[in-house]
Amino acid sequence: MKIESIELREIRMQLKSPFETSFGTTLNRRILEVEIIADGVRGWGEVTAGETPAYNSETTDTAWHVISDFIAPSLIGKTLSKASDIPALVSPIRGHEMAKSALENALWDIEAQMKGLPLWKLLGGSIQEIACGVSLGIRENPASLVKKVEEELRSGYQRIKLKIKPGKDLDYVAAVRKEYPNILLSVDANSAYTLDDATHLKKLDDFKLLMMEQPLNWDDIYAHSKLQAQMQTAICLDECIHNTRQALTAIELKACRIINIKLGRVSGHTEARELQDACRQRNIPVWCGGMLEAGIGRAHNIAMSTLPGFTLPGDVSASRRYWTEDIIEPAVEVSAKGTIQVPQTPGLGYAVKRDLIEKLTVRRNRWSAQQAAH
Ligand code: OSB
Ligand code: MG
Repeated sequence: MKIESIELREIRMQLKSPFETSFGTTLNRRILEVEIIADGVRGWGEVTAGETPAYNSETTDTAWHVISDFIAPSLIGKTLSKASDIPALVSPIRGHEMAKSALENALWDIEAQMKGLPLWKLLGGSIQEIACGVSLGIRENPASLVKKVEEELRSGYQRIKLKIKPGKDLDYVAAVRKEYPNILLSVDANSAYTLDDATHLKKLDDFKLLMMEQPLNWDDIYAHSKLQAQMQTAICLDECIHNTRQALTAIELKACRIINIKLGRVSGHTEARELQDACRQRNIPVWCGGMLEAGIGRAHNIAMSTLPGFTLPGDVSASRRYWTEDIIEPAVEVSAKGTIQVPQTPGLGYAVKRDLIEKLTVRRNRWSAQQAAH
């Protein structure tokens, strides 16, 4: 595959409603989309970074910088034998996993189309029906959260995850658990607590949660091992895990019993596939995390979720929960039993709405092999 052109663009999209986590509230998204042409075939990838460096260190603008000044110039005109050649090519660039992921994933889309395979099949996926959960933002009071949970359960979602932070935790979880004693329920703190809060966090053991996601520092695997040793509730790491090595460290230290894999956070499909396999061999369940993706990112998440290690419902939910109009068609739909049927057409399996993307674009950068050769 010869990389003939790379187009990077920023699109603006407004969420249907604000999403509040322990680190802040998001309404207006600034999303980067990457379109690559290799051997005449077009593929798409999405940067899943947030607008601020509050979840991890990447942002829309750091990804713009790193793709524009380093990744795209280093890849344009290159000939690869497969998409999984990308990690070695971008390894001189430290970190910036979400920036790297968008380009690697676009090449996976291209390779799948060239081989006439749905992307999930090329990755080695086997699950044909993805189990879906939802992630619910922090709300003004427990009663309104219970109402939201009811709505999502009525739509069929199989697992409910509640965002929590200090002062908005036990009351909220207790209210939902009281109303729904048997649902799969988990919480996500996005690094809002410290080990000094261990006594407080241990109270969550009363609620029979499926897991507690990333309670402590975003970069501290060791602290999570100290907390896990004191709690019954399984800890799931999100922010801490950028690659398979870190996952193996966390497993060895017993810092978690479950891992959330986000495709962008682990730099793309090649690393995600290796990570889920390493977890599967060690009986650590994994699931697909979400980053409020537009359709291209969502479609890549669906393909990844077909891999055999993904044994728990993910945060991959319907397009309509986020957007009035998504940038792919058909939009991602979730069945009444809370599943997504994987697409069967080659590549991503969803058509990209170029005209809509064009309308949403606020800036672009383009590289072509001809220009690079001059
Ligand atoms: O920690 O999983 C997280 C959104 C933005 C940043 C971090 C997280 C999230 C979510 C939303 O939980 C998941 C989604 O619905 O896309
Ligand atoms: Mg999380």
